[in-house]
Amino acid sequence: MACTRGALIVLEGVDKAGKTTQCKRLLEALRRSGRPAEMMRFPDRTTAIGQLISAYLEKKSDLEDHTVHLLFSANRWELVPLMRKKLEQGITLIVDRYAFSGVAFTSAKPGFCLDWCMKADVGLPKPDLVMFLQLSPAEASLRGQFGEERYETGVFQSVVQQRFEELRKDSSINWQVIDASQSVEDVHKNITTHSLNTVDTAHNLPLGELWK
Ligand code: FDM
Repeated sequence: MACTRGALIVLEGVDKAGKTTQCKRLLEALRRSGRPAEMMRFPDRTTAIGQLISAYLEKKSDLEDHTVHLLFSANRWELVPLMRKKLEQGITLIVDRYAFSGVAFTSAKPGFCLDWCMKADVGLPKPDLVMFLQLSPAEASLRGQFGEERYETGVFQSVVQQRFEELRKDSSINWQVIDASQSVEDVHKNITTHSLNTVDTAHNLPLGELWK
């Protein structure tokens, strides 16, 4: 029987790159083109695990670094059954951050290597497309101050940026780097083109397993 699944599309990037805005624009564009789509974001702060993560990010609680890394991963795993179900129903998922953020942010902390950080996410549904919204730290700072949450500092974000660069060397992932310094409209057009191609080819391909 022909496979008619939806595509798993991830947007990644450092703070202020415009991921959330672009996810919403892409969702509208896919729906307008007649392709069923839904948006998800990680961390999903609505679950019990997500609330632990949210309190940590808001600095209302402290968690040991390995522990919080595993919670971020558990927060993805707990949503896998739902993700699979939607993809099988032919719904394309547009995901704001995924395991790549998980690895880039934890491995930016002292004493963590990429390899250890990737382990907990091995076997997650593999994205058909990962778009990295590229923005230099200088351009990001022109877009205003960082917020109050944990990790929202220029120094930490530039280490995160380097970790993403290392992750992008992995040719088993369909990375597309998008120049996020362009106008919102131009970034949107670029993202939509990549996504439409992906949705139309993913229909006939089995869903892969991440980093396996
Ligand atoms: N973050 C996000 C992680 O450290 N690990 C993860 O696995 C994920 C998905 O949490 F600073 C970080 C990245 C960011 C914060 O912020 C979540 P937003 O504003 O909700 O995306």
